Amino acid sequence: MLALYGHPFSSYTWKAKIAFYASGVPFAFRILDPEHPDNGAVVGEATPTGKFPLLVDGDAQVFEATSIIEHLALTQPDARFLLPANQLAAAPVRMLDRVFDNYVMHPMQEIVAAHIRSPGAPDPVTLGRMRDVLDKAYPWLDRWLETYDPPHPVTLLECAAAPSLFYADWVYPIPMQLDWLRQWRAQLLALPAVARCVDEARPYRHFFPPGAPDRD
Ligand SMILES: N[C@@H](CCC(=O)N[C@@H](CS)C(=O)NCC(=O)O)C(=O)O
Repeated sequence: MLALYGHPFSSYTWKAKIAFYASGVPFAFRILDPEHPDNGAVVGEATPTGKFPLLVDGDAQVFEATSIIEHLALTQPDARFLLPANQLAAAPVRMLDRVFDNYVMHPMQEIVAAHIRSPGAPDPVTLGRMRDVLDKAYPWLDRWLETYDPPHPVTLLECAAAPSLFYADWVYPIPMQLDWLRQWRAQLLALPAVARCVDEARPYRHFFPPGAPDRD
């Protein structure tokens, strides 16, 4: 049995879990919390800095959510759809995965981290810099969506997009005029694999450092 270490409220854990749920590949979820220190120890030993998620598949320890999804696509017949078999078709999926991690997930995480560092008084310089990134990424994605033709309803790209847009919109709402992006975010959240992650994370919303909005 494959084992996935992570937390239900963690955006990068969602990214991996969406791939599992969409493909139906069975796995044991090993939660990282104070009640399960053994799970934390496994992650601490297997990864450079203790970041999660971590996948343990027999002797293989795979970290970095993108690599976990690539591992599933390569090793599990039911998960092949996560990446197009044709490498030329897979390249833009991988490129957009980087776009979501670097220009949506990263600024979102930095904004959250600023709230954790200084509750109630997050560093305005960090907030400003990260909002600048999202101010560029959101309109770019809105334009990109006009011509995006998904090779499958859930690929590596959607696994990256759903959690990053979910939480980014919480910390810095997507502007009303970016219709394509706002609608696509809603469509992603309605995918069964994503909706399951949203529901499993619901009990932890009150922990969201900047404060979770009353929606989604
Ligand atoms: N590049 C990593 C990032 C993972 C990451 O940032 N995980 C967060 C949870 S969403 C984490 O481990 N936070 C705890 C920490 O930084 O110690 C990936 O793609 O998996």
